[in-house]
Amino acid sequence: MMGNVLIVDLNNFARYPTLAIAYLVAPLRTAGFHVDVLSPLLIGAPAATHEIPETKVEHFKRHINFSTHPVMQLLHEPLRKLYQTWQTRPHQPTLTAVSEYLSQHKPNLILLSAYLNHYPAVKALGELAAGQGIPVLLGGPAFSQPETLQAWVNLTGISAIFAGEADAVIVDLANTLIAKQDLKRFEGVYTAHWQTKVAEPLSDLSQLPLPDFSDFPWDAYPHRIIPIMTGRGCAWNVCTFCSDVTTSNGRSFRSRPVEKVLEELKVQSERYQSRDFIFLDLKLNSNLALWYALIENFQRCVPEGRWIATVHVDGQGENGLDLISLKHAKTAGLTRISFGLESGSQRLIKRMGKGTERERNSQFVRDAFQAGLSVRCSMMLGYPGETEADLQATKSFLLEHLNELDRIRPARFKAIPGTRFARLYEHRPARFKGLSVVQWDYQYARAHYHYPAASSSHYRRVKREILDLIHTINSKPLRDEARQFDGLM
Ligand code: B12
Repeated sequence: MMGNVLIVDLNNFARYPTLAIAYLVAPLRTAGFHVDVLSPLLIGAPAATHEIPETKVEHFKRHINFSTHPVMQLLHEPLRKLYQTWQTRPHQPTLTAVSEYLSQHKPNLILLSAYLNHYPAVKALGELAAGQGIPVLLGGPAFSQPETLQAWVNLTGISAIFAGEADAVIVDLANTLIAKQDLKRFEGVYTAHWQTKVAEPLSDLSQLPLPDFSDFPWDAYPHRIIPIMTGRGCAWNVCTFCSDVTTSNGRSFRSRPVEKVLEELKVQSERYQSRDFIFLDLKLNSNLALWYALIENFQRCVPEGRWIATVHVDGQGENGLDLISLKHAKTAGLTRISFGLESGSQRLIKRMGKGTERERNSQFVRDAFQAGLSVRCSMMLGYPGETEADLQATKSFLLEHLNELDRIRPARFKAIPGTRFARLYEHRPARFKGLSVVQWDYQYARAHYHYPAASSSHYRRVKREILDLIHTINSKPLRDEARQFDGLM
């Protein structure tokens, strides 16, 4: 049984093609399916930036978003809900395009890949498909928690949700759905009437096909940047707040064979006529042999190529991030490096389970800068237990590295179901003194919580100073060669 499959790429946020879609298209096409991909970019959705260029307005918006003034603490949840409603509204051109497509074609199956913020869009598309009697299979990174699956499984027109990585089973799943046969033999299938269990992570990544990006509107992207992943999951896997390691693809660390990765770099660069790569690995230095192999071979595979990546700065050793290795990486084309700083307070870093030291982070930033890399970090404000003293430590970290840090992406602490934080909190809430979770929201995998300690005027003053430093850093022009990669991660 083969047939016609429509894949709707709900990712209208990206400035480069969606890797998950390319991993699903490849095996389906090889098996003989006719596959069409509807990409929002093709139908007029803007190629939005992940990180918006810094302006005074952005700075002001950040002050509002991060405000912990007692009045704002009360207003935050209603305002966030309002913003969420606006932000998650279905992208009308995408709905129209699917509707038009269905008036001209009759696919045997629709595949939807969604983040949880796509709920309203998935609902609308499910209803559209139901009207035409076309089965819909839904999947995505956040469909890995049973409670979330339960919150989604009753949507009209969604035949089933697949919980897990579908690369190896997508062909079989599609054939079975099209033939209207029983899906019960598949691990990871959730329907309104029955479910199996979340599929185990793929154990052998050496069988992954070459991602097929041929359906993407390459000319519509501001720059041609090819996404690639050398492994899935994170070798550290301990940070309390991290939900990446709870996703379908992020659970447990697995690495791909070096020669497959190098071959992919070569072939994809030729195929899509670009020498710029973004490594989407959660931590590219999870497997040191692979990290060093990339440094050694990237230029051989992609002459004059450039790449950007995220790494984990480890407290137990240099973990591939010593000055010499970073210099070699720069020579190998590494242009921008990102890491999770989260906080400048040693005490808080420890509570978060980051597995690193403040001083190690400091040394890394200095070395990466000296090696000529554009250094970017993510950061968190409002982690449970954070005090004014912790914020002072963060402030002094930023001041120490004002010149070396190129971009900072701050986030409010998010309590996410399924994370280590959620487990620890449920087990013993007193461990997170001062924090109370009001409600877990499984549909969007988040929580509404109170953390009144963050409303003291001293705490807020230092937080404002930190936001000002972030504004100063983010307003800097980027190092020349890194500009192509601004706003991508
Ligand atoms: C790369 C990335 C991005 C890139 C996307 C680039 C691109 N074009 O692909 C950028 C930077 C643009 C981005 C943006 C955002 N992202 Co993002 N991103 C990621 C990241 C790091 C990797 C995703 C990836 O490529 N994985 C590799 C592929 C192979 O795995 P996969 O997507 O899970 O797909 C597999 C399975 O899920 C399954 N599957 C997927 N789809 C389907 C469909 C069907 C039918 C089936 C059967 C199976 C199936 O099979 C696939 C192959 O194995 C993840 C973290 C993570 N661990 O997943 C976060 C993550 C997906 N992002 C997330 C978020 C929240 C966002 C943003 C909203 C952040 C923000 N506030 O700006 C935006 C919004 C994007 C949007 N669509 O509107 C969340 C999603 C959580 C959620 N609640 O759904 C994640 C999980 C991070 C996190 N822990 O919070 N992101």
